[in-house]
Amino acid sequence: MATVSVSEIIEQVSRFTSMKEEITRLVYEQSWVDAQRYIGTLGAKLGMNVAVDEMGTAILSVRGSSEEKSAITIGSHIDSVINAGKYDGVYGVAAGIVAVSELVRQYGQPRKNIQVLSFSEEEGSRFPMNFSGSRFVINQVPENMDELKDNQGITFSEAKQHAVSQLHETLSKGQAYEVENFTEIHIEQGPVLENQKKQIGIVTGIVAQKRFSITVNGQGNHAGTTPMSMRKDALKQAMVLIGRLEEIAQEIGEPLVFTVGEMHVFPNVSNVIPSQVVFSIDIRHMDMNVLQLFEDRMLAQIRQQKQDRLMEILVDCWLDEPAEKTNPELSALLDQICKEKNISSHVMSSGAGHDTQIMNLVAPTALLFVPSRAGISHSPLEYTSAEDLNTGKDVLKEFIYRLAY
Ligand code: HGY
Ligand code: MN
Ligand code: MN
Repeated sequence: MATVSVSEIIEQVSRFTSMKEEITRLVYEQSWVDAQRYIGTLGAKLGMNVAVDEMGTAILSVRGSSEEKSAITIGSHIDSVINAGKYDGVYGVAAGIVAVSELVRQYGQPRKNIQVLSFSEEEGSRFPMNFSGSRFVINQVPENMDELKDNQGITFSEAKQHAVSQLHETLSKGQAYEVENFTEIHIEQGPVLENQKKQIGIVTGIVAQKRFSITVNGQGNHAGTTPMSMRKDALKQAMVLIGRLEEIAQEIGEPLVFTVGEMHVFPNVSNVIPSQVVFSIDIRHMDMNVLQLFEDRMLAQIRQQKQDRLMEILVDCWLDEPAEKTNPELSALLDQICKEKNISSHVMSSGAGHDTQIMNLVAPTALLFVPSRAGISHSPLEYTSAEDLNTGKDVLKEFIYRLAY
């Protein structure tokens, strides 16, 4: 039977990218199709049953002897942000595949069904919606999903249809099993484990997060002939707003995080006063009330600016995800396994969002981290050593063994 290492899978998937000098694999792009096809083909080579659902999530499963309807479920995502690292999401899929295939090779058929889900999309880096793969598995996708458009005006349904139909040429159509419990292993994407010199993070909670798209509408005009007092400069008003929001975030204080990561200026020409600016806001905190406080102060600031400058400022909140707590019994089992294996561990919360928080809506979940060098992620500098990757896979493997055999 074929064998493969976690690092080999990560290296192979990292080659599927839409940009020459960097890793960018946005959902439903050709690089995404090639990566998901590789995952499905690999699962088949390793003797797993493989299917792809209508969102494009790959389901790699092993039937259990007990013939139950549900499955012990492991998963993460293979889509990426722009100019990404190679480990975010992909590590969880790779570790799940290797752990399960090693278990079957060592112990034969499990008692319970096991499935590894390579979710179609988690990041929200192409369309204004995230977690679409795991939301589909739990049957909770937003109504307007198919009409959502990316920055090129391509709809979610066009992109999905074009990509998933390619996967279904070689991989069979199918659905995930009902989820008995869900486990995700992921790089930490932060500095805590490295600073604490711990090998495994046992994650008890995932932050609440809200994401907005803010549109400032001004009046395009000549940069040279328009007096400053007569301008409706969309970019300047956006800057005033962002500067004030930064002060509000500092006044509320850590661990609130506030990010403006994306900005589009129209018409984006040096001698034209910008008529429109669209920018993103991402805020996170374990306490939803703190996010609400920030949002209330943001809306008050926007009302003030609209009055003062008679300009239109539109707010679209497209993500409003509450904080989630993982299952204490499953975390306790992870803790016990780390102690038995003499692996150092640290109980912590996650500042990053994960598919775990969606699966947590329907089933008990566990989330474990491995260290990120210098805490860097969503960057080509993202790195985790092969040793740490394998320690995580070994803990996950023992964890699945306890649950499924
Ligand atoms: O943005 C996040 O928290 C995750 O990496 N999707
Ligand atoms: Mn991720
Ligand atoms: Mn990410």
